[in-house]
Amino acid sequence: MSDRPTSGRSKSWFSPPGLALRAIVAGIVAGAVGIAASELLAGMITGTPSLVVAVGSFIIALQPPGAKDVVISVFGTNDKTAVNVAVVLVALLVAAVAGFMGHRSFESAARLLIAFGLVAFLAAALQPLSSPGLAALNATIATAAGIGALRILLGEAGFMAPVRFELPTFGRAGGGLAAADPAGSSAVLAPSRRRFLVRSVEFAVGAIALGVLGRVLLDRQHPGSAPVSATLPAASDTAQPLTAPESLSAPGITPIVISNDSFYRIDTDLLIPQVDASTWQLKVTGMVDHPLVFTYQQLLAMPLFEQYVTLACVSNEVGGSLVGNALWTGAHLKTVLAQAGVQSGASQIVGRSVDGFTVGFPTEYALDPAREPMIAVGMNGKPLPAEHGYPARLIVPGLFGYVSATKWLSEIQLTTREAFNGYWVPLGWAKDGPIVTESRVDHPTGGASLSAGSVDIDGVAWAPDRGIQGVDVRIDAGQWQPAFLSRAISKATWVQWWLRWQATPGSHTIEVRATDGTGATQTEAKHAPAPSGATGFHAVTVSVT
Ligand SMILES: Nc1nc2c(c(=O)[nH]1)N[C@H]1C(S)=C(S)[C@@H](COP(=O)(O)O)O[C@H]1N2
Ligand SMILES: [Mo]
Repeated sequence: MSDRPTSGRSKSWFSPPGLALRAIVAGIVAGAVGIAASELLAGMITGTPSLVVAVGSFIIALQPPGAKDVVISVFGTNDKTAVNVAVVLVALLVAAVAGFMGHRSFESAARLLIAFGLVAFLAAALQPLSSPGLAALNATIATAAGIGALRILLGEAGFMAPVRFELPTFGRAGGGLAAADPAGSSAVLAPSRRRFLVRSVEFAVGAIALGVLGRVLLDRQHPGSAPVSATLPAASDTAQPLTAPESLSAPGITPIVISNDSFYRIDTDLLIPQVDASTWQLKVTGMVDHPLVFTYQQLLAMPLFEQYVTLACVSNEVGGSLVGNALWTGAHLKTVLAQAGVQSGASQIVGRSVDGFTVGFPTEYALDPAREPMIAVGMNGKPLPAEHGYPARLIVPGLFGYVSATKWLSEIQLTTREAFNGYWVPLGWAKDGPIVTESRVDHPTGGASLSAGSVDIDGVAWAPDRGIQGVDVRIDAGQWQPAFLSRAISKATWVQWWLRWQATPGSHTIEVRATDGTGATQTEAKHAPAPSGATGFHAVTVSVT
């Protein structure tokens, strides 16, 4: 290190720790340049995978069995941002290591970045919807951009000969900056703290701006809505319009039908899959006498029916919002299965998605005359929004989404129960996923301050497709009081419940419990969502003055 320029003011900067820091900064900035190049390319050229998304999806797919809580938190919409951020941070960490290595050997730094680029390429190429060619193009350009930036910055940092784009024909190869450098280096090609900092800031700001631009363009390629051209044919078998007793109005009560925009969204995708309905196909395969293939038009030409079904997520916490009720339009799954001719012994129906996601549920459950599983193409009278599975998804009344409600459905495969496990089963979730009986207090909300006197307590309760028989409410662990219920649309849907309470001053805890159509009351025993759905009573505490 003795050949490094030193001076009083830059002592720490040129001390070994200072040099290492400079190299690490160079690495991080170079990493940002590489990531930005990848995001920009993905945003500008449709079909080019974002390497950040690819690595994130790969990590989601790799969730080791037992990492249930991590998996649950990865589910939520906000946590998708967290996955992106985590991938970027890990990439920057690798780049920091590369930078540190570069302060001794640029070759080894470049090799590390190439290795990382290769990992990102493999992750991208493994994505079900990706084009390996575009994945390779993106990984190559991103890696080259990162290595190029690192080379320039290491040059500015004085570890290597600086890269000069303006050739020294004007006799000022070092540029004016070097001469004016407060660090006081006199050699023309000497490292300059200021030039290094200026270049680093330029690269970092440019990378952030272009990376964000790339991501904005990328998100625009993946809207949550259905394509504008999509239309939903009228169903031949329509649901009865809702009547007043089926849809109560009370302060803060959850509407009986959740709009498409407000409906919860859960899937493993960091970007909403965009399916071209004109080339999309739905295959019926496996243990059937006649394998079938439907185009979107053929599916729409089937007799369509409407039904309200409440869909719930196994990850929903007690009192959580990962549940909703909608009017679904679709073809009868039973009709499609009858056309295909299900062979005896085909004990499981597997749903496969264009995104690689899979579910599995018993054939017997789907064929039970008590329920109408469907291949849904419409949601609340509109074509399925892209984020809810356009062009088609499965809806199986009574089952949690993770074992049934395949969005962006591409294949229905008949097999045995033993032969296959759906996506979440090896990750520690139950193979059977009947929706657990649950009830929720929506009004008043926990922590609310109320005035003494008459207070409306209300919420929803669901047990698809056993139906809800009764809902009880208790205050401060007192006597259970039966609540008033909305008239159930069907056993497959939730009900609203309501009770008027004479609130007295003090802090009070409101609890709710539901009894399903079989007469079974939900258990008070608290259980986390994994592996079969959360249990326990929802309780909210309010203060009354
Ligand atoms: N292709 C695909 N379909 C999927 C999932 C997924 O990750 N990928 N998640 C399932 C889960 S866990 C649930 S709860 C429901 C949620 O459907 P929604 O997003 O329309 O509310 O979709 C199911 N279908
Ligand atoms: Mo779910």
